[in-house]
Amino acid sequence: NDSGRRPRGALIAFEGGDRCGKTTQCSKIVEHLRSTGVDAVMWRFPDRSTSIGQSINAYLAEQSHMDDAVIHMLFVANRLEKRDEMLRLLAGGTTLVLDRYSYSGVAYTAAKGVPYLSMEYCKSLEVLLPAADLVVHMTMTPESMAARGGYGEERYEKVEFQSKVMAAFEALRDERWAVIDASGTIDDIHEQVTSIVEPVVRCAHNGCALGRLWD
Ligand code: NYM
Repeated sequence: NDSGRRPRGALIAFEGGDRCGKTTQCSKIVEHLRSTGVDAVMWRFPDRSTSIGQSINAYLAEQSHMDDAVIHMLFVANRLEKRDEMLRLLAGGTTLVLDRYSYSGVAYTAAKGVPYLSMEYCKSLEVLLPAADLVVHMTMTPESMAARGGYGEERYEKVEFQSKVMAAFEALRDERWAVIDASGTIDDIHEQVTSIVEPVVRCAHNGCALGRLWD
């Protein structure tokens, strides 16, 4: 990096169905990156701490009901309200590890099969946001996710719906996605994640450009 600017951070999103271990792997990779001197932080979407996030939380906990288009736009707005901070951190050299991002937004709503909330329409609402440099897609069968602790507590945690979410994620894949079998041990998965993430962080530090969704 000879431009005199600080090298930017990488934007890395973990995606997958509910209870597949994303949060555990996000924490572990952030801890690992920090131990090697990389400035990294973990964020979760939805960010339930904002007022929009609290409405989303009530919806997910089935304490409120909302029109499918409205809840979809709240998820989008919950990313947009973090956009400036996200861009500022990346430009300042911080790597952001996201536990879900726009890809979940598109996949979960498209999986509902509401005709006017098509995948193309959902994608169009995300275009103001940066694309992840890497999407780590953690996959396992909906049946094995259902066998994990806590499953079924929130809206969407149903085997049939999760199969549709999985199919929607598959339709979104491109060359920036890495697919990881989430049924292995925490340490094995972490080792695979590390080998995929490290080169992407180096690429960002070396100045490769941040993209826009879905260019
Ligand atoms: N979800 C998450 C959406 O439906 N749209 C989105 O844009 C995002 C970011 O919220 N079932 C869904 C997926 C999950 C839930 O759960 C968030 P968790 O366990 O906090 O990742």
